[in-house]
Formats: sequence, structure tokens, C-alpha cells
Amino acid sequence: MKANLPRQELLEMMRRMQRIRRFEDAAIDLHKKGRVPGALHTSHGQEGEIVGACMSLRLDDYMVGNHRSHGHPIGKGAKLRGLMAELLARKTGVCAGKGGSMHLADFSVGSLGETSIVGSGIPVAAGAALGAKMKGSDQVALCFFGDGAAQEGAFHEGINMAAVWRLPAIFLCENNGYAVSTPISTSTLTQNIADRGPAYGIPGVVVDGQSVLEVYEAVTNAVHRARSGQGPTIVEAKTYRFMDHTANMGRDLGYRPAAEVEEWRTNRDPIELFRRRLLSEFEIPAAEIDAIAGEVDAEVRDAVDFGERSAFPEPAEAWTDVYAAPIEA
Ligand SMILES: Cc1ncc(C[n+]2csc(CCOP(=O)(O)OP(=O)(O)O)c2C)c(N)n1
Ligand SMILES: [Mg+2]
Repeated sequence: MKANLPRQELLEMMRRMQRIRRFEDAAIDLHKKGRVPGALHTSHGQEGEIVGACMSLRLDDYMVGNHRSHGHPIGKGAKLRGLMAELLARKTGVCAGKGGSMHLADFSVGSLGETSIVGSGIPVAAGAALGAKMKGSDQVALCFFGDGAAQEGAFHEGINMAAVWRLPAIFLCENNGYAVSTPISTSTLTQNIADRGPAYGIPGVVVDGQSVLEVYEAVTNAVHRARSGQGPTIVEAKTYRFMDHTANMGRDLGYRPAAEVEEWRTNRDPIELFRRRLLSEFEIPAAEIDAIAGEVDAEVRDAVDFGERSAFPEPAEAWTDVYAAPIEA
């Protein structure tokens, strides 16, 4: 597919993919040093599907993530400072340092947030889409969830309801083949998650998640369908996570053959695959593409400096922003 995108948009796709990769490289480093509390799930290897999907949206569209979603607001155009400060648990973070890696939200780009309860983002996205429909706005809601989440009851309830009410939602399954150490072949007998779409009366599309442009095209079609009142679509991106389920697991669980991991890292890296297409099909000079990495590195360093210079939240702020009607301390 030769995307009909202006050169600046293509370079912006590369910039956002590089931002996610390098932001998360820095996050892993900080996590190793003990500066990022809690678990840290990274999206190395999945940047193509994230950016392809996010760039199909408008800034005011909604987006819901899961436990592996710091890259997703970046894909939608978020600035890095507030996200890095959030991982570092500082008060300048997007959730004032109280969400952290697994529960951050960035309303500046329509990111309603992550959730660590696997599958629970699906009904949340349906609710956001219902809100948009009731307001009469033409916003859509994009939900990212994994192959593991597709086996949860919330998948059925959320997608069925969105289909029946023809809600403006897009359900993007990031099928990276595993739920922690469980291969998808042992959690479902269906060949593709997207094959379930017609059972709900909606389309289901399978795409190569390592191709940012293929994902962009499929999600753009799904967004058009959603915005024009025709209802939701399931888009399934076949992808792979290059790192452990969470950073610093500290042991090799042995559930993925080393050769499989190596094959994806070497030959199916979405950033490298896109770089080759920019060079050969779109004839963008290598120097212009490769300059992006250095610029992004500077942005990431600035975000880390900003976060580390920022204060931690005060204990007295513990309940602020946590409940709609805060409990008296
Ligand atoms: C309801 C629920 N069950 C189990 C877990 C533990 N858990 C955390 S992440 C995860 C795997 C999720 O797999 P998938 O949806 O494929 O996402 P991926 O991690 O592969 O991106 C599990 C089982 C949880 N957080 N919530
Ligand atoms: Mg998975």
C-alpha cells in the first residue's frame, strides 16, 4: 500500500515511533536504577501499530490504553516531559505523580488513561464513545487491548454493546502472541481475534502490526465508519513485544523460543521496516530520516532532566484528584 500522505506526515510517523522507542529505553534505564517505582511494561516492537492507529485520529478523539500504554499518548502527539515526570512519580507528571507507569492519562491528547485490570478498557472506551454520541460531537474512541484481554468477559460485553448502539469506537487488538507467558494458541481456538467481528455484526480486519502504514490505512477506514454513524470495527494488529512482559523480571521464563525473539527483532522491527520504505518508495534522503533520532534523544534527555528536577507530591495531596468527593483526612 502506498499511503497518500504528505512527506511531513510520514516523517512525523517516524518521529513518534522513535519517540516511543527512545522514551522507553530511558524508562528502562531509570527503572533499573530504582527511580521508576512499580512495574514497567514497554512497547518495544509495537510502535508501528501504536503510531499507525493514533495518527488516524484527531487530537480531540478519545483513546483508552491498558497496562502497556505509555507509548500511546506519545503516538497521539503528547509532550514527553509530563509523561516522564509521571513515571518518576513527580508532581509535575500528567497525573501529578499518582498514576505512574500503569495508570497514566494525558487529557491534553484525549488519552483517558491506562488500566491494569486486563480487558477493563474495552467497556470504558464504549462509554466514551456513548458519551460522544450523546453529546452529538463527532468524536470517536479508540481502545487498545491485548490478545489476553480478548479472552476476558469485558471484551464480549463492551464490543457487543458498542455494536448494538452503533457507537463511534474502534477496538484495536494488539496481538503480540502472548499474555505474559501464555501463548495465544492456548487461550483461544479462533485463528484471528478480528474473525469475531461478524459475530457481533461489525467488521473485523487483520493487519500487519509491523507496518505503520497498513495499520494507518485500516484504522483510518474504521474511524471514517465510526464518525459517520456506522458503528465500531475490530482491527487486529499482529505484532510482537521485543522485551520481557515487564522490565526487570529478572529471570528468563523460557516461554518464547530465543530464535523467535531474534527473528522479530532482526527482521520485523517496525522502525527499521518503515525506514526502508521511506528511503526506497518515498525517496526521502537517509540524512533527513536519521536526523530524527538525534532530535528525539535530546527531547528524551530534556524530559528526564525535567522529571528528576521536579518535586514529589506532598503527602497532604494524597487524596487530591483521586475521588470526586474526597474523604476528609
Ligand atoms: C483481570 C486481570 N487478570 C490478570 C491480570 C494479570 N496480567 C497483567 S498483564 C497480563 C497479560 C495481558 O496480556 P495481553 O492482554 O495480551 O497484553 P500484553 O501484556 O501482551 O500487551 C495479565 C494476565 C490482570 N492485571 N488483570
Ligand atoms: Mg499479548
